[in-house]
Parts: sequence; C-alpha cells; structure tokens
Amino acid sequence: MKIWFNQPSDNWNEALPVGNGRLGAMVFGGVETERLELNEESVWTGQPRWDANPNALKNLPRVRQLLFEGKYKDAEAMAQNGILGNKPRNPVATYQTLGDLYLDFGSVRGIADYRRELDIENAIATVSYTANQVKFTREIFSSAPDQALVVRLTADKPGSITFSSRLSRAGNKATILAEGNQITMTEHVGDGIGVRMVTRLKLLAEDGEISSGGDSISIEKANSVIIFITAATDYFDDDPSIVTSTQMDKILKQDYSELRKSHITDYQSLFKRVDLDLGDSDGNFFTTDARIAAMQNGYVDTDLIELYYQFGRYLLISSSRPGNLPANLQGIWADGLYPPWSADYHININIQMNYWPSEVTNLSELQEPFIDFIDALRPNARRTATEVYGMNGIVAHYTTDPWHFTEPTGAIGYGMWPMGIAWSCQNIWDHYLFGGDVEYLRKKSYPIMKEAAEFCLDWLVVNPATGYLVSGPSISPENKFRIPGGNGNASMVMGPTMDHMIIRDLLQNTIDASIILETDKPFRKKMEKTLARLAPIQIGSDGRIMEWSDELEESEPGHRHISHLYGLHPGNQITQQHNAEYLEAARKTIDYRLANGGGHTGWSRAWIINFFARLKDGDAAYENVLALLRKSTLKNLLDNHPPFQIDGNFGATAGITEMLLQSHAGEVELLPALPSAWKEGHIHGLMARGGFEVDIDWKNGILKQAKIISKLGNPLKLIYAGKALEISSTQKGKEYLFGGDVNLLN
Ligand code: FUC
Repeated sequence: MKIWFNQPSDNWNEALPVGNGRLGAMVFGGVETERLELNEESVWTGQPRWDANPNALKNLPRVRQLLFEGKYKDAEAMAQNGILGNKPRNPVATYQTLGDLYLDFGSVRGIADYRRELDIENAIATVSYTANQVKFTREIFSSAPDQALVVRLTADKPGSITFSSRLSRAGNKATILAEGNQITMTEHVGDGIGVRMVTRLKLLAEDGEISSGGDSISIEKANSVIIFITAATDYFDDDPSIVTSTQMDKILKQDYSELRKSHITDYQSLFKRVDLDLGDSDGNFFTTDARIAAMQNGYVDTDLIELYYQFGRYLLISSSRPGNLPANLQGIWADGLYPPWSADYHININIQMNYWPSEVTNLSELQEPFIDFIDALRPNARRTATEVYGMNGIVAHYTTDPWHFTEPTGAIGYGMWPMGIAWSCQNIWDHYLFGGDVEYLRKKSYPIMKEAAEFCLDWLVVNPATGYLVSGPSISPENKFRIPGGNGNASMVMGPTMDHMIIRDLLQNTIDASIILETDKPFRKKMEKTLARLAPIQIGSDGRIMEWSDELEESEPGHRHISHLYGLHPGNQITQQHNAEYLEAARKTIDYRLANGGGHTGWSRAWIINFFARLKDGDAAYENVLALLRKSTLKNLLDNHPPFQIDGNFGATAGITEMLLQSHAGEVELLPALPSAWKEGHIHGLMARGGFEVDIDWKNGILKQAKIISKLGNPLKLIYAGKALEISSTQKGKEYLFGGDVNLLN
C-alpha cells in the first residue's frame, strides 16, 4: 500500500500528503532542499459577515410569477439584483497555506537509490537515498494523538547530518524568529482580517552543533535529528500560543519510538477496519507515476485500484477527525494564499461527496466534523430564512466557509440554490441509519433535519399549471438551458428536479425520525401532506429523467453535474426494488451526458461510478473507475478536477464500495455491481445501514461466502443475485455466516 517515486517532486501536485485531520504537510522530498508545504485546517482569512439583499423578501413573489410566465431573463435580472446579496467581498475569505518548512542540505553529490514514498498502511512518508556511501532516511508523519508533525532524519554513519532548517510563508508577512533550537512563526492572516496563527518548530539533535539566527536553525554533523512542528489558530477561540506550546511540551516528554508507535496505533485503528482484495497485478514493482502511465496505455493495474481505494480512506482519516473542521475542497492540503475556489465548503455536492465513504467504509466518526459544521451554520441559516425569504427553518446555498455564511450571493447560475443544508441532511440522517444512535438522532440530527424541513414546507409553492408543489426560484446546479423561442440561455426556474428529490428525501427522513423519536405528530402530518403534493419525477419525451419541471434543452449536454439523478445516488428514490420504471430513464440520462463529453471533472466521474453501481451495471462502473485513474488522477493519486480537488478521491472510494455492497433500499445487497474483471477477491469490514458489519468473499465472479456481524440487533434482509434471506431479529453482537446462495451456515 505505497505511493512511491524514484525522484523528488518539484511540483506541489506531485508531493505526498500527510495529515492528522487538522495539521498536514505535502512532502516534496528534495535531496539538496527538502520542502514540506504545511497546512492547518483553520488558517482562513475573512471574518463573519452579512450580505442579505434587503429587497429579497419584497421581490420573491414577483420573481416566482415571472418564472411561471416563462419570462426567464426578466426573472433572472430581478433576482440577480434583488434577491442575491451583492456586497463586494474585500478581502475574499479563503483558506491558505500555513507556511513552508525548508531543509537546506547544501550541494549533495553521488546520489543513488533515491526513493520517496507514502505508506498508507502506517501513514508515514519516507525519503531515502545514498550519497557518498552514506544512507540517509527521513520519516515524516502527522500524529493525531500528539497533534504534531514529526520529521526524523537519520544516517547510517555517525556525524553525517548537516543542514539548516527554516520556516517561511507566502506573502512574506509572517514574523519568524529562530532562537536556540526553536523557531516560531506568527501571523494575523489576511492582513489582520482572518485568524491569528502560531507555528512552533523544535529541533532535537543527537550530537552535532546547533546554531540559530534570523529565521533558521543550523545543525552540523549530527547523528540524527528530530523536528517537531505544532501549529494552531484562534479560530476555535483558544490562544494558539498556549495551545502550541502545551502540545510541544507534551511531545518533548516522549521518545521518538513512542510517538511513532502511538501514531501508527491510532491511525491503524481506523485504517485497518477495511481490507480489500480485487486480485493481483504486477504494478507494485513500479513507481506510482509509471503505474498511472501504464493504465493510460491500456494496462489494468488491479493493485493500483486497491491502492486508490484505500488512499481515499487514508485521506479521510488524515483530513477529518472529530472536533475539527470538515475536509474542505482540498481536504486540508492547499498551497499558497489563493487556492482554487478558496478551498471552501461547497455544499452543492462537493463536501457531501467528501463524506460518502465515511459510513460505508467503517469510518463513521470521521463524518462528525461535517455534521457539527452544518449544525454550526444554523444561527445564520435561520437568519437567512427569515430575512431573505420570510420563512421558518434554516437555509444555506451552494457554498459556505468557516465563517458560516448562508445568504444567497454571487451569480444566479450557481448562487440561487437554497438546498445546501437540505442535501447535507442526507449525510446527517445516514449517520443515524448506520450507527443507530438514538441519542444522536434526538439531540443532533433531528433538530437540524426538522429545521431544514420547516424551511422546505414554507419554501414550496403551487405551480399553477400542474397543481404540484415546486421549489423555486432555483437552479439545477450549475446547469443552464436554452430559453424556448431562442432567446439565449438561463438557469433559474420554478421546479428543478433535484430540489424535489432532495426535499422528498428530507421530508421522508424527517417523518421517519419523528416516528422513531415519538415526537412532533402535527408537524409530521404537515410533512406527509406536503410530500403527497410534491412534483413527481418526470420522464421526458426522449426517455430521460427531466432536469427541470418543463422539458428544456440543456445548453451543455455533457454538464458535470447530473443533479437530476440525486434520486439514484446518493438518494434512494430510484431503485430496482421500488420503482424500476425510472432505471432505464436514469441510464439514458447518464449515457446522454457521457456521449456529450460528461464525466470530465474528477468528481463528476466519481459520481458516475456510483450511478452505475446503483444501476447494478458493474462493467460500466468499472469502465468509469478506469477512466478516473486514466484521465482525472494526478501522479500522487490525488483527484484532478482539474485542478486538484479531493472530492473525486472520496467519491470513487464510495463508488467502488457501492459496487460491492449496497443498503440504501431497505436490504443488504451483496456484490450488486461486481464487474466481470474482478473474478476473485474479498472486501472485509464494510458497514451497511442497520448496523451490520459485512465481509464478502467471491470466486469465479460469484459470491463464495459472507460474514455479517449485527452491531445493533436489527432485522436483516440479505439479497444476492435474486436470492434473498430474511432474519426477522438478529442477535446484537452475533456473527452470521452465509454461503454463496445466501444460505445461513451458522
Ligand atoms: C462545484 C462544481 C465545480 C467545482 C466547484 C468547487 O460548483 O461545479 O466543478 O467542483 O464546485
């Protein structure tokens, strides 16, 4: 399970990511100059702000009326000025690098046996080479138990390690001071509008001479060196100076082997929960870039698919830990002061996708930062519902940031979409379905879902042409259509299909939750009534799922968002079990997008894997796994939108899981979309809704055996290839073994 190269990287996009959920680094591995680009999840510029358009409330009815009359241009002009916020954002809030650690070794000659690797089984990056007959090794990891980045340099001959280390930060505005064996770097980022950050570095050397000055520490002729870095900001209201020195004091009390061991134990307690084997290939002998190139040339490197799968889990463990901020568009890794899209929290698919693998791949607790984050949006989301729309409940739009803005802003084509929280509730509800924690449901999940549902009840209006309740003004993220009659393009409508799918999900799940919690009967009745009147999924004259309430022609038929298939995935409104009539239309929808160049961003391709898995077409899902590796993957296996964006990694890990196990339709289905290429293999340790831990083994393309541990004692309906078995009450904690015909063995 290694990503490795035989050369250093001079490109951030080829460096190796390490992280503890909060503090991370990209390891370049240079021989003469090592660069570790550093990140801390809360290094954000900006501040809380408020940009509600004061005229929105007044304009809303008119905008709706114009849309019902088909006057798209007029409606958009009015909404752009009169519903969306339009205050200039200065400075723009953005996530930023923490800084860089440079290790300067001077000139090095006679280099041999160079290797730079990331071992995702123990979450340690290693750089090693020989120079002048001395073997040098660097180990780099970010420890969650000790909240520090650790770099250790060793050589196989005493007195061989000589270098200087310095911290720096893009923009050159940080105060950096080296004294004795430590360097501190502080900055109030965003020119004073943003967080205050503190980074501390301590260097411990075995033998050798240390000297320091300016921004650097030099070390001469040491046997080995350890560098510790702690970093924090005042984002969570703590004093980062105290936090970082407390962390440092704790680390200094331990020796390296203890630190290393507790890091590995902690990491593996999460990582080792899932074991995947899809068969063997010879790829492990080759560097990762060569393996990707071989894939591009038509070779299928099955082990690389396994590595890529587990890398998704590695990235989640390394970028999302309870108590922290959620993984952003780049997890926690970002270079410079202006990463793409501010590396923010897009909630019109991207951050939800980040968390798709969390429950199914047995990393449930790693989803908590996302749930807590949505929870933290509530005060602003409530204010937005009231001030912008005059409604109850909570609402947020296509994106947000750690300052929790929720108002509609920006341009119509992406901004006029009030379903960000409603969609996130799908993840929040799933967390309950997998874990079965009723207290979580009562205290955390249901209150969010209920408020999101309250907004939707107020938001929906009757479409005078059909009598159905529709959502609007809204868009189908971030697609456009040709205005009938040839008057250019528009995005905004009354009744984008995706909104109705999200709302249907939310209301149904909130109803179910209120039944479990035995609460809110009158509100439940209201939701039931609304559900019955919600605009249904429609199939167009060309046999595809309609993206909007009216049959409109999309301007970009290969568009990356396939929003109107939300009901297929991540939702469960289109299933073989319940409404197979939509399956064919869903397939046509994907085929049409693909035939027109669809799947061209990494995350879009990853979503398509999930779609085909849900259509139970293993071979088509598999083709898209290959396409993702061939077309949308950087040399270090990070997803390429382009540019680098982490959602595709997470979406693909989720998609491969969906090929092997599904549980969204009330049953635990084994190998629903096993491709013909994966003849023999196993996946152990997955989770299914209802609290079942599932091990699956297959041979000759068919199920050999399944082992299921019932964590909660729920009833189990197991299906495989048309065969079914029902156990009306399982015993909590008991392990059940099934044969290839889903027959109970013991
Ligand atoms: C969505 C997508 C873009 C990009 C951005 C961060 O809006 O449409 O492709 O991924 O998020």
